[in-house]
Amino acid sequence: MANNLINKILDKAYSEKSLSRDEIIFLLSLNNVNEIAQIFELARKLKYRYFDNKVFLYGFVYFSTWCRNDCRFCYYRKSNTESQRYRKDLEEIVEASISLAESGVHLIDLTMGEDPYYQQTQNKLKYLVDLVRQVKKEVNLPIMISPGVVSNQVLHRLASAGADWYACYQETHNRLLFSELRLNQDYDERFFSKEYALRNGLLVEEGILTGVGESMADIADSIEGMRSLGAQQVRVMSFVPQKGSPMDSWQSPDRLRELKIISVLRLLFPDRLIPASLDIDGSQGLKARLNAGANVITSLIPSSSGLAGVAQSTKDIQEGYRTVQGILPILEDMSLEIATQNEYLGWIENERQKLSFHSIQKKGVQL
Ligand code: SAM
Ligand code: MD0
Ligand code: SF4
Repeated sequence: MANNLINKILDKAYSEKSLSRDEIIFLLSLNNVNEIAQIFELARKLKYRYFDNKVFLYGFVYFSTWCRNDCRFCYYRKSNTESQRYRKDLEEIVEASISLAESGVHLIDLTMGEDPYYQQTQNKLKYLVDLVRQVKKEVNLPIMISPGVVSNQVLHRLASAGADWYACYQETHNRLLFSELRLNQDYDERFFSKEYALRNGLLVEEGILTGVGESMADIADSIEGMRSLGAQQVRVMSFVPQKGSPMDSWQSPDRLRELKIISVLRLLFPDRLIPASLDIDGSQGLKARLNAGANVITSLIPSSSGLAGVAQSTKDIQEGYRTVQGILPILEDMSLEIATQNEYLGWIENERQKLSFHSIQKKGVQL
């Protein structure tokens, strides 16, 4: 009986018909390994339909770990006295970015805590904007910025300086849960900043955390939230408990939960980018995420840069496992290939054109 239902839902997904909230909850709730394997298999098929056996690689530069916020799940929340804080200067940031570019990544993700330093004076803000401009100039690669919520004006300036992507994860689309996780932050402000970015030509990454008290229905609602936003990249990360944070004694969720969500994301968004982050289980967790339908490897960090990860601040970094060289054997083993830079550029250019077409349509301009 269940199997008939699974086949019916998977047939729908195969022909790229949208799934209902109940169907999504049903898939996410499956526990039988054979049934879950069927979902993974279809997720891989859909991934191949759009991306063949190619993966994209994102370098990660967490250049300031200072933050004004107090997210309950985060190691870098302002009241955590145990986390290592640093703010890298321009030279170090450029150096790390060049090293990533030379190693073969397709994009540099410039990430920071919501560091109040850059908001102190116009000069400091200009430093932040110039930093993006300088990295872009030196590496000539697409840039993603992950600065948290910033004003529309700052977003514009970062985009003009060369940012192509804005990453900002809602974590959950359940407002109550959001308010419990992202303490004293405004749900709408966070969501609207992404809508604003999209309307102004930036590509957007949306994301959720799993294992933070959300229900299957919440995840289905988040998937709907991602669809309504129209993000080009969609992610899920398993919660990793952090020393010194209020959720330190929580359990990290069973990884099958994240893997199921990755595969359901692929079923719903076959042609979108879906990360397999090295920031949760390091390189050991890569294969399973790619097998569940992910096609972008994120959180590649130069080994001797002194730069940290987020959910896993140190795991696999010094050992060099979170580098392109470090993951090559895994890709080879899976018969996956690194896409060319032109393939990545072509993908994002195509998405940008769709964005400008939609925004012209919305403004009612005659073509
Ligand atoms: N500070 C900015 C912000 O919050 O948007 C940008 C970087 S933030 C450090 C990036 C993301 O890391 C968060 O949105 C969250 O999804 C993820 N993250 C933070 N702490 C985590 C944890 N303990 N486990 C898993 N993911 C975590
Ligand atoms: C990652 N550690 O890709 C990074 C980070 C921010 N845009 C990304 C969470 O997993
Ligand atoms: Fe700050 Fe981002 Fe961590 Fe929240 S998730 S405490 S905004 S660094």
